Amino acid sequence: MERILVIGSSGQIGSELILTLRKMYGNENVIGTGRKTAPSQAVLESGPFEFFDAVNKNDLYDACRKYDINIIINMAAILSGNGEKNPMLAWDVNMNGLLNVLEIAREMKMKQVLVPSSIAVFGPGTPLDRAPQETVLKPTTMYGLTKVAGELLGDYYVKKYGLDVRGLRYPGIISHETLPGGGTTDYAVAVYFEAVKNKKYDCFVKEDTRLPMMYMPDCIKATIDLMQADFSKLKHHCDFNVGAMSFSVKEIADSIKKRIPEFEITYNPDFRQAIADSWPNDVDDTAARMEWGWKPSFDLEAMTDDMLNAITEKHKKGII
Ligand code: AKB
Repeated sequence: MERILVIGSSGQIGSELILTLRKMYGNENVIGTGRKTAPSQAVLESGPFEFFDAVNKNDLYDACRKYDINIIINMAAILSGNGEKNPMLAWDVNMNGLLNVLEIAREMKMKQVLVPSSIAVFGPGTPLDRAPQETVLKPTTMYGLTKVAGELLGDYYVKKYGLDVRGLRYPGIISHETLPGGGTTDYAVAVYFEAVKNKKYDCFVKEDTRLPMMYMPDCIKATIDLMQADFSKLKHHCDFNVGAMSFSVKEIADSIKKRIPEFEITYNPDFRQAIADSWPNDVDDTAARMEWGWKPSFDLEAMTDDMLNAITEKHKKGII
């Protein structure tokens, strides 16, 4: 029986992933955790939740023993933008938290660990078009650096200890339930909320900035598909490129304008422009497609329809 601990279940991906996992494995079998951010009502009301910091190994151990955990999903991370404001915190949360997860999973002989990575592993020297699975990984951010080290560390635990560790390089994730916090790709979420609320958005990267992106339903599907893949068929483990779509800010703005003609966008690039410029436009995800059958469903137009409908409903109800 699966007993899953979702670290970071108050975050953008964790808050939606945990609800899907609870439907699949039973509410009581999927335990949420958070460092500081309170969980959503839906997470709080549907199953167990504990507040602790995974950087504290004893607290993590206690939770794993209390709930008899055999799978850990480590969604906690300080993202690229916030990581540049506080690099030491990014190192602490992203590396020491991960090391605790891997060590406890090894000691408790757990079934599986999921350690997400990101397109932030790329940097100067990575081809900008269709970044290959195997390529130069020289990120310029502390977040990216911890993600490269995390991929290598996960692979090390697979080879050295036979622990089942898996991970995928998330692109920018777009969603309407929980806002992302402190990433470079956050503009691709904010633009939809501002379009509905204020009919205008001042973007912190230039209009021709093009990055790999994915809509949340595809992100949840990719995560669960990878978790369920046959371990013996995986040639890669912690570093799968996963692609879905790639568009410039102007293309998102045009897609919104088709539905909200009065929407206006302005550009005021800040320090995150350099981060965005160091990441590729899109990725080659052949390995994920071949090894575990990855296939995305949403393109930009389908996502824009869905995002604007959901956010408009929330706005009408006064939730945002
Ligand atoms: C960020 O922008 O830092 C994240 C990511 C791409 O991992 N959304």
